Amino acid sequence: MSGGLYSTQSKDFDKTLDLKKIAPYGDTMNDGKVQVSFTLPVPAGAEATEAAKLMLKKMGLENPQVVYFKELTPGYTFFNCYGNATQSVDYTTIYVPKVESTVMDMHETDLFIKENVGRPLVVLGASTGTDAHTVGIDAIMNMKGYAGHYGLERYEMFEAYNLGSQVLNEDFIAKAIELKADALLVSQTVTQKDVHIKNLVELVELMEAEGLRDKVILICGGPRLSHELAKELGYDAGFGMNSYADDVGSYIAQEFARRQSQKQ
Ligand code: B12
Repeated sequence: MSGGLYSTQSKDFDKTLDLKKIAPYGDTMNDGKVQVSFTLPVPAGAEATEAAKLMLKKMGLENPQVVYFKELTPGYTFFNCYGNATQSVDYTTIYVPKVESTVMDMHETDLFIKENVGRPLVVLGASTGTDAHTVGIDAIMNMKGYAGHYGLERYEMFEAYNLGSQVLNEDFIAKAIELKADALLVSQTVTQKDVHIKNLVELVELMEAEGLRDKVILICGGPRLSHELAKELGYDAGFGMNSYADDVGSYIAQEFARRQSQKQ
């Protein structure tokens, strides 16, 4: 680890770090420096820049500075700004629910499934509803993997099917029944107007109606999803940005084994 909380420098040289009152770090501890970008629906010019600074002040930022602006299209100006946040956060009281499993690599997960389950697990993934983004689910499933992490298709003990994007919940369920899926992986990228919430909830309701919900491990993922939100929506687990096949593969293996041992 280098930098921030764990750096030797902050421990040995900077005595002003207070985890009960952390503030954004610019170039000195507690300076509160932040960068904010936004667009105002006015033409570029001195009045627009002043409006941007007033906006920053109203956001509670001191020392507001516009460091870049450009009229994107007539009547709309984009700004990059700096300012100093005046608030702080108590880091010591933060609790974030997370998926509880031990992350294993591909070989360890394959071995775990062989020893604890004894057969390959069927995993079905898709970007569902109207969502056309496939890169997220591909990152988790594709044979070649993503960022140095092999996808589930490469695992010996996962029988993985990636249905692609814009898969209707009804079709996803039909395929899950046909393939006798053990785990379903849903990817959602578009969150405008909470379309992901409606779509994710609809899947749970349809699965309940089919009597399927308790028979599979139901997982969702995407850049704006969290484990906490996933649980709220009726999923077993949720994975956000910077998650990889190792994380979800380990979870499926351990959760399946746990459920199997409970049945015995
Ligand atoms: C590439 C891209 C596209 C491509 C998609 C190509 C493809 N085949 O996927 C195209 C051009 C088609 C596209 C279209 C649109 N896009 Co687009 N797109 C992007 C972009 C630039 C990158 C997304 C991406 O590929 N990320 C890389 C992957 C690897 O990251 P990821 O998805 O987060 O996945 C990781 C994790 O989230 C997690 N994960 C993801 N899914 C799952 C699932 C499971 C089960 C698990 C365990 C984990 C997991 O693991 C992955 C690896 O770590 C983003 C902006 C950005 N920079 O992020 C916008 C963005 C996602 N798009 C956006 C929008 C609005 C659209 C459109 C609606 C635009 C339009 N008006 O037409 C359309 C979508 C239409 C539709 N019906 O869906 C918005 C979404 C805003 C929002 N929050 O709703 C973004 C954020 C751009 C923006 N800033 O406005 N887009």
